[in-house]
Amino acid sequence: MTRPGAVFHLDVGGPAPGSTSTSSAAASPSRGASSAAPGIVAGVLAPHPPHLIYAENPPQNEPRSHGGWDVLRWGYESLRRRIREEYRPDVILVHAPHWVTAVGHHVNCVPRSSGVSVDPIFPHLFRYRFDFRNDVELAEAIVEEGTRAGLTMGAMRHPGLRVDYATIGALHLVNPAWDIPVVSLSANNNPYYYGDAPLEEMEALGRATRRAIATTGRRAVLCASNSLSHLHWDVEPDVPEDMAREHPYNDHQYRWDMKLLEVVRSGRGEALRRFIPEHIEATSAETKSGGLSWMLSALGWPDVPGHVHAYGTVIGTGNAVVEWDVREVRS
Ligand code: 2X7
Ligand code: FE2
Repeated sequence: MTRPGAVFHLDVGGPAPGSTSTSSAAASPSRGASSAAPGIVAGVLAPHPPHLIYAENPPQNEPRSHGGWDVLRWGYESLRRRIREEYRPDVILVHAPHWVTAVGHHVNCVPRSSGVSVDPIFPHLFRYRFDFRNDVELAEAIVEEGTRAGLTMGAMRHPGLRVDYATIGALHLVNPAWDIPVVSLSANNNPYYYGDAPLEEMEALGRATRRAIATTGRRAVLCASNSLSHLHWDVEPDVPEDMAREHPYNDHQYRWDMKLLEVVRSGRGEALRRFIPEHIEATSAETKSGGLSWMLSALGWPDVPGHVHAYGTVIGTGNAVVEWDVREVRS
């Protein structure tokens, strides 16, 4: 399954792999190069279906395809340009629903993560060789701030962790060059064990994340790695990228996704905060694992319209690529 010579590591000029920096400038390689103001500059909804990466045929992924899901991928292309040209962050943070931790919210505190990420449901689509740098100082600050806020937190220090496909998928899709350090957080409120996701706790984690970013002086983009409506097919076409078979699971799921995106586009932060649980209840949305609430709470539930780069379905699930530019409203 592995291909020789297919490990990708880009030297982003930060601390040597294996070292733990104590200075924020050293831990944040691109900061020195940018005179841009620190703080959270943007939040994004960055769904991770492995199909999108399979369809793109990047060199890191072993399976080959002949495309598919083009509109969602074009949406990601325009988001990537915004991140590179407008936001120029020191760090990209991601909360992923498939890194499930039963006790506490875990943060990856390993200086460098590398290995092969395999989707357990779609191993024929996603076998991705990853090699990236984590911003350990910020990761540790989140653990500290979360603990101070009364949350159960864990600093994940096992270098052999096979990073899940929702973390890798979102990070690849927003920044396929992997040249910006990362902070990745687990999903503690396991939606597959508990009926109702405790979103208040995710909001507390969001506020703790915001404080940690302020203390460490980072310029950050936050990603909620989530699909929207989440009912899906259980039979795959012979050719997975056969787009004649791709459409919303049903009209109910589609309409509720559109209702959510209307609220997103209206720029009413508090209305969105109240609507997310309703949307989860109606569509079994993947946002029940809390990533979207974490991210928007870190942004302060801003009265800023979310810019929808794209919406499309993957095996019937709803997926939207959305950007919130909060440079004007952040404190
Ligand atoms: O994890 C996923 C997902 N969230 C949506 C669609 C297809 C596969 O995997
Ligand atoms: Fe998922």
